[in-house]
Amino acid sequence: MRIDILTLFPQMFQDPFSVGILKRAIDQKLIQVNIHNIRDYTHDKHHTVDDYAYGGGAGMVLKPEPIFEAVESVKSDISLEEAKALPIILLTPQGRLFHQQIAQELSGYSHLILICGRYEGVDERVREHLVTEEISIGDYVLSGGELAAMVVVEAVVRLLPGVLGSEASALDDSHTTGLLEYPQYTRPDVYRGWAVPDVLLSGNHAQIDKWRRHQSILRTLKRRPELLDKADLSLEERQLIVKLKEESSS
Ligand code: 6GU
Repeated sequence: MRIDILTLFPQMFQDPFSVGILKRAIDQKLIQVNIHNIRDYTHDKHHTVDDYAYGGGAGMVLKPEPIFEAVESVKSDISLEEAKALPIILLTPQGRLFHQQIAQELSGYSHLILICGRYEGVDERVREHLVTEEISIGDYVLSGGELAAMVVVEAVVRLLPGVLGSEASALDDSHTTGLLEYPQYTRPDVYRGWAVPDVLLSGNHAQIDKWRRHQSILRTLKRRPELLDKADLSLEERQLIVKLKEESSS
């Protein structure tokens, strides 16, 4: 997958892409990440990227020209056919709320463009005539889309084949199964008097799987009950949830 990121702060991307999973994916050539400074696509002496809002008001607005030209420069590398299918994503608090299903959807593309907006605003013509999709990572305010772009990249890249050590680890994740993950323990088996649940030391894998599934359901019910509506659950498990809800309300 090729990922082109348009930003006013290219330095922000240096460290996150030079460690861990993202570094490994780049080293193994599973992804190619290009960071473009929007300022490099200006033509005036002062490299102006923003300007006052028509109609007045506080805050500057990102000008359309450098953003259009940066995207066109990326597109000039690829075929017309590839360019037509290419998602051009604006990171903005006004966008569609990002979640695992969107990450999965985006992981199916061979190329993405991410445009990091500034909180104050982007000229509306960028939205109307350039961008194909707008994404927000949550209902809170960030000064720019950079951290949001990193969140999207990290969530998408770890879904690509070969990126994680074992394919199974992504399948078990919270939000992939629709349930939160079960509690995990490692050595020592007793720490400060707190013991690891016996079942995990039993070596009985059927029992362990059953315990973990039960814990996932309990944890989801307690912390994120709304997730259970969409989770993939057996009839027995649905009945268990009804029972647990009755117990907690009585
Ligand atoms: Cl994508 N951008 C900004 N500026 N703020 C946000 C966001 C994005 N998602 C949540 N808050």
